[in-house]
Amino acid sequence: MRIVAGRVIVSSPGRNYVTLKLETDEGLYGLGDATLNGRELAVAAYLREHVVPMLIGLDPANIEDIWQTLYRGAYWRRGPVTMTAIAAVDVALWDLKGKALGTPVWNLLGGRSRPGITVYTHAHGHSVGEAVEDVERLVSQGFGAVRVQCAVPGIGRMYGVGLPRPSTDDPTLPEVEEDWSTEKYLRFVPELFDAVRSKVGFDVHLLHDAHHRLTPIEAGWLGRRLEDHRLFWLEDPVPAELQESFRLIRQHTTTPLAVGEVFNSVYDCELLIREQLIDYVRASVPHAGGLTHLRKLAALAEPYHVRTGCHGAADLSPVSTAAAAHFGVAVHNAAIQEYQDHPVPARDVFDVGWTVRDGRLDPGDRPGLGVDIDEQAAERLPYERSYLPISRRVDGSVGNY
Ligand code: EZ4
Ligand code: CO
Repeated sequence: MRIVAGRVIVSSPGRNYVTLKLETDEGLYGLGDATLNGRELAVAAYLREHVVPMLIGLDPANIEDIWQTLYRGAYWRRGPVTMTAIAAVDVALWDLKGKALGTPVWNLLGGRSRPGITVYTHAHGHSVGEAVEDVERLVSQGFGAVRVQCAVPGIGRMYGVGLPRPSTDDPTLPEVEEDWSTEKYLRFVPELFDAVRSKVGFDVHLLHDAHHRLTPIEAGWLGRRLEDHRLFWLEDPVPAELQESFRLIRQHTTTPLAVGEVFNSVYDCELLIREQLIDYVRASVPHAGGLTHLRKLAALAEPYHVRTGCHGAADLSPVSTAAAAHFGVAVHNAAIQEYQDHPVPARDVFDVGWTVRDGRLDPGDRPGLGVDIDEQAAERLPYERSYLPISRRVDGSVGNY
């Protein structure tokens, strides 16, 4: 079998998704997600202009060799754009291999370690009462793990509380701005979890995302203050560009720590893993080099008692949810998977074989990834320019989004 074409499909069924379709001379094709939120066309161009021409004529069976060719052959290593493009190719090749052999990808990865991977989903509110109600709603739907975010009194527009995403076709419009006050946030979050725990008890896993906003010592304080609430994890307390910074957080709290949705290779977390500075690594299939690379990252993490809790917000396409499902049921140290419903119109573009039931994501038994794309439906929903918000602190300076 030979690769004869690689088509990059950019579509916006409620938000932008970039999908790579690798076609072969035998009529089989494979799909990979190439979506990098807010920078979608950079990956699309990297694929179209630089990667796809290198793939034409290659045997899609040789996944490892193609991965190494794209990684080492480019000379310029790592980086989110490059690694997302490589991931899209890699996942499309696993999909193809499964289809060629008539077996699901989980079977190629060593079979099932579990029937489905536990997922956590997102609760949010504009008040503590609303947040508590949202958690109760999701628990009643069968979710056993819920991330809780809530608007903080005194902070205007902020991350994670369900405000509409910025989206515009007019490139002259500024990006949406959000506000940030660490002081107000740190005063409020313990109150939030006091209220949620007292209402929902300890039978549901609760998670929280600090979204890179704290310093290590602030994170240590928050983790310690939340210890009795037994969070499943505190996510992204600080950005992990400086991996050593987690030593300081670890000295101060036993609240489990998760980081890494922006990681794109094992080199982003090698110290975090070796020194056991985190409990969960959040690197994902589409942003960390595909199934081929994420499996190696998980293999490094396994002897250090670090497990995966992969990023899976709705900006990762339904193709990535499929990849996460296959990875999650096959890989033994996969602990949990983030899951957020995709926008409703995405159902018209993507046909999926995975299901979420009783709080678990099951990849199903279709050959390959078990997902398909309706290209005509995708074409009817063209790309819309969109950015992630910019976060400004009370003194007016730019903070971490
Ligand atoms: O901000 O997916 O845990 N989930 C998250 C997400 C990320 C977005 C970035 O594209 O932090 O909401
Ligand atoms: Co996050």
